[in-house]
Amino acid sequence: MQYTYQVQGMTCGHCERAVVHAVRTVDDGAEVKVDLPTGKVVVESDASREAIANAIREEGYQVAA
Ligand SMILES: [Cu+2]
Repeated sequence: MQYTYQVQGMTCGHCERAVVHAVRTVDDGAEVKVDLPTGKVVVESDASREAIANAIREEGYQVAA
């Protein structure tokens, strides 16, 4: 599946790595693309959309429903 999330609060490369790491705790084979200026995160994964969103939230970032 490919999911697109709107994530708030990512400001730098550290945030980007934190989000990628959070997604990979759910699925270590996930493809993750982060666009910092827009906060758009595109994930290619077999995990559920909600499980990935929750992992990003637990990292401290807001994910639009
Ligand atoms: Cu940052």
